[in-house]
Amino acid sequence: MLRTIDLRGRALTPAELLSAVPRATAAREEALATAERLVDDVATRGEGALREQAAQFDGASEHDIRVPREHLDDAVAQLDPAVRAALLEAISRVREASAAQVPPAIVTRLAPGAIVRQRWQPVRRVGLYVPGGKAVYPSSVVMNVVPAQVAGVGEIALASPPQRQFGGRVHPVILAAASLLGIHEVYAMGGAGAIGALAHGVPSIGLAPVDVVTGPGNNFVAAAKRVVGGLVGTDSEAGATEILIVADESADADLVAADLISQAEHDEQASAVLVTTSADLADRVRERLAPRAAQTHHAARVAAALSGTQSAIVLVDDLPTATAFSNAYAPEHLELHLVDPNPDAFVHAGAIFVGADSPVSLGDYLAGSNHVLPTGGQARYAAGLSAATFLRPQQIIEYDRSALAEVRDAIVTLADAEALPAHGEAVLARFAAEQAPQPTD
Ligand code: HSO
Ligand code: ZN
Repeated sequence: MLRTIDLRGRALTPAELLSAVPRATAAREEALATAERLVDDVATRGEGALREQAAQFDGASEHDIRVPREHLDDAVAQLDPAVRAALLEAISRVREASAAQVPPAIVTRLAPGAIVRQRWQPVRRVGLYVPGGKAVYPSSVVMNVVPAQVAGVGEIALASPPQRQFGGRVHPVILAAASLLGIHEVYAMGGAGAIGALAHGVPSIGLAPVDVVTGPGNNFVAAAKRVVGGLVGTDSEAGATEILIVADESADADLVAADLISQAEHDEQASAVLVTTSADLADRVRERLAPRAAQTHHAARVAAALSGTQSAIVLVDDLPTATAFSNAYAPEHLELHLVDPNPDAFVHAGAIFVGADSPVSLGDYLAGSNHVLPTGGQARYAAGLSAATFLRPQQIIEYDRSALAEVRDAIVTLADAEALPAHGEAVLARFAAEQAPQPTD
């Protein structure tokens, strides 16, 4: 089911390591063209386009796009108490960690009277997308909303697809999670059109344009975020889930198998990769995978994900090669099942889970960390959702006259070097009175 790639005895560059396990080939170009068309349609025709797209993709019509407040209240009233308690626990942990991670303002005094400050300024209005296709993710409501609230965002709008089996309403547990978090601006709209609606606004349903759009989604949602990029800010792409496990002979094969399957159940395109120095562990994991994969609820989806070319067991000679592989791959989720794990050596990953008792499922729901993470290798340069996603570092410059005088000549020199003398003159104008004192009566 999971193919083996034997890289032992070969000295490979990071690029060669990376090409050993290709990522799922989602039809990106096609998704981009479709997303552009859907976004443009919503931007020009508004509600009419949204309704047509809902009928076409979600089988919903004549539904309330703006979710009425009673529906939110009903959803909370009808929420299973155990789910409510679990959501509240998740909210409290994600809130605590997110709040502690807000960067402090910084004041730098470069000289007496020469101050550069940096403050973190929240975005005014955001649109958060919660998927509802193959699975519904109330946990993603928590992961989107809490960091935005912690950042101090003023207005939060949430979008999730209308569900045919609920008469075109958003899934009730998603509504309940939103309401528990105090979010009451919710829209039943999905896919690329929803991203377009958040970015451009839809006046007839009272949806004002947002400044930032975040959230995971399918290829079309990811493509739509690219389409509206520039008009609004977006987070990194959280596409089909990836788990990369680096393990040595000490690892528990059954736990490794369980964790690979846990992420494979999201999507046929999910990537599950085990990189190990131990051929014996590889055999044991394979033995445990077969029965687990056969018995699991989403067996067909898991089988598709594990037998895709994006999933594999990779055999390597030593831990440094395993580390180099992981760093080249830059997985969304990295698990370390090692005798002596050193997370500091693994520099590119959306999130790193250390030790057998820190599975990805913990981070998906209750660790306190965020589960909206960069996929597709974007972890090389991008981060998961956090309060920082909704904050902008702004610099505030305040020099007094004598501090400015100290750098006056250097400014004039550089301005002249760039043939922009008016820049220098603007500074010199501050000192004109000193240079040519005006006679006073
Ligand atoms: N593993 C997913 C998040 C998720 N899992 C939501 C369960 N629910 C992407 O990180
Ligand atoms: Zn998950």
